[in-house]
Amino acid sequence: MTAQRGHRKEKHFIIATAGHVDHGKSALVKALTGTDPDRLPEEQRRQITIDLGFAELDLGTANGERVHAGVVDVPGHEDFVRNMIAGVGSIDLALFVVAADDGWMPQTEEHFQILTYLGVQRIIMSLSKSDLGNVDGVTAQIREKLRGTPFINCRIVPTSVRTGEGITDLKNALARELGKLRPPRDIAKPRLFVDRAFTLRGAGTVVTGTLSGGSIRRGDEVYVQPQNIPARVRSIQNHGRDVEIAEAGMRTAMNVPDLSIGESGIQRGDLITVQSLGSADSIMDVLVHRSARPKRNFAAPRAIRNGSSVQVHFGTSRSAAKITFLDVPALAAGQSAIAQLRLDAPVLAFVDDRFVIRDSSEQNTIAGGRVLDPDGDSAKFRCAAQVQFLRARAAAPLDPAVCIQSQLARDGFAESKTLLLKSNFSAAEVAANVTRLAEEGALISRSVIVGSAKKWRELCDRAAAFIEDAHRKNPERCGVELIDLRGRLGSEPAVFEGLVEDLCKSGFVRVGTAIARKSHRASLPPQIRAALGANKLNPPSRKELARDRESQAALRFLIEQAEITDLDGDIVLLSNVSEKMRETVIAFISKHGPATASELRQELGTSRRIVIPFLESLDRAGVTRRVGDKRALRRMM
Ligand SMILES: Nc1nc2c(ncn2[C@@H]2O[C@H](COP(=O)(O)OP(=O)(O)O)[C@@H](O)[C@H]2O)c(=O)[nH]1
Ligand SMILES: [Mg+2]
Repeated sequence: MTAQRGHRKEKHFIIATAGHVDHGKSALVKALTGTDPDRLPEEQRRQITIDLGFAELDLGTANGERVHAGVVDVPGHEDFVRNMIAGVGSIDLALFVVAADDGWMPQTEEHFQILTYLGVQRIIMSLSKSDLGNVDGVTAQIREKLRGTPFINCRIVPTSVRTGEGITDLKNALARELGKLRPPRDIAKPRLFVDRAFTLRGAGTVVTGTLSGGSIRRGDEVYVQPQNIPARVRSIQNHGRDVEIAEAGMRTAMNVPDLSIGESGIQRGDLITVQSLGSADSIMDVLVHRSARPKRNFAAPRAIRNGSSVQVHFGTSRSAAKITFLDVPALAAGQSAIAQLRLDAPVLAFVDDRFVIRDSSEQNTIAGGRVLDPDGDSAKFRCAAQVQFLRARAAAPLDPAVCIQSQLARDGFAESKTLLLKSNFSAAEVAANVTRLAEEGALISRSVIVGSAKKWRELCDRAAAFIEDAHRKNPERCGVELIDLRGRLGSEPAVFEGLVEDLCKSGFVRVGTAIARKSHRASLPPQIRAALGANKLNPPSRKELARDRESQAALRFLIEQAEITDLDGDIVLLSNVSEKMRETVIAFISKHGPATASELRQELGTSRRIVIPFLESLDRAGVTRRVGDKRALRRMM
């Protein structure tokens, strides 16, 4: 019944808390939502958040709109940073908590860096425990910490769950921020990083996560990555209510009874998608950035040297990885570098997806980054084409045109339907950019492929040169067999199809299974010429004339080119001979009136074998018509 609350009209967002342990994050979530996010018995006993907690918040915005926020409460303790990172992927806003009696602490800093590495765009600061402490001093400290960051002007709201101070202000501030946001992007590529997987008695396996990139409907077939196992979604819930469809920006619980829990089935870190968006890969080329922020408040991380082992946190997953820099020996604070990550466990990543890097002992967050190529290749990492590709994307990872052009510059061609499939651009965005770039002449777009304009020209030129060369070397052939041309160029079928299409618009012509320059005239193979010339009016049959495949092809081409006339599939004549014969027939009948086949045979000086099919061909062509056993001219009737 509660499912009828009109979820689809509401905007859905995800808020996550962040901040040092014991700063009052969970208490604040409870004060805002009425739900205690510390749900585990151990959490309640130890009074500490260990794993992610969840709550929901309904807010009215200034313009009367309702927004619904799923709230993810994260642990602040340094032992559980891994869980914290799993909670803050795909969020719209961070509720960042700093306690007035404690100020900016080590995990305050670490969480702040994690949010920055993950590209979180909006933060609201809660100066918690305002009843205990030094509000002005800590406000000044926070402003100092935010200097030089995009969050310098973010709201700082003093709150106390003891006195109730600021809770309404904080709600209003959240409503104002979320009210300004557009709904989370729906690019028809839903992904749900699993943050919990458990068995519910009577229902079977249930997984939860934050859905982004698109929607998933009850009954859909989904795929679990990286294993790529299909499963059926039996039911979906959003904060305990059944829903037909989960949309981007919703906390989502899915009942997937086909799956077992664990490594062979599903577990935290796995990714659910609705269609096969390609396969997961364990090598990705990335742009890594290391924060320039002073490390005063926590142990200095070890240098990230080329070849180091690190832990990569991607979505809700974590994997050991080896990092190889393209062109620096180590990554210093404040620097960015192109690198390749070789992960122990594959991930299905998209271009521009964010990740966080921690040191191998999981003591410190040391860097973050974005994916440039989700399908890296260790053998090609340093090859010139890949380097150029990575540099272009590193300079403008958000620009679809740059992503398209860098790929075509590297690969030459791509299938339209898979171009940038593993990206955060929708198919429509990709297509619109392809169209624009094609109009500008930067690329070519054919029925199923797109290609770099330069590579396309090169390919066309090679094809043309090959065909011309073949005409020169084998003038008796009507053209180049398409299959030979494709083999010679080494093109994919789709590319080749587009190529032939283009060649046929620019001076070439398809002749059966071959292609030729339009102006090309196969010269008659000498034996055919001799045979046709020796007995012009009574030539041998087509089978006798062209005994092999090649001569037959040449004959076919000449028939199509109208140099040879095919009377009935078996008898052929040189076209100039058949033209003369036709004039003779017209002249004879004009002079003597309708004539028999025998009279005409005599006049033409040919045989009965030839004259009958010849006269029938004149009938078909509308030159003559039969009147009894005679032929009359049609136009005289
Ligand atoms: N005096 C005071 N204590 C608070 C306030 N908020 C939380 N606390 C206490 O601080 C402790 C840690 O709170 P908790 O919400 O678990 O912190 P978290 O680790 O950031 O989630 C608990 O004992 C809370 O009762 C507050 O506004 N004022
Ligand atoms: Mg907590």
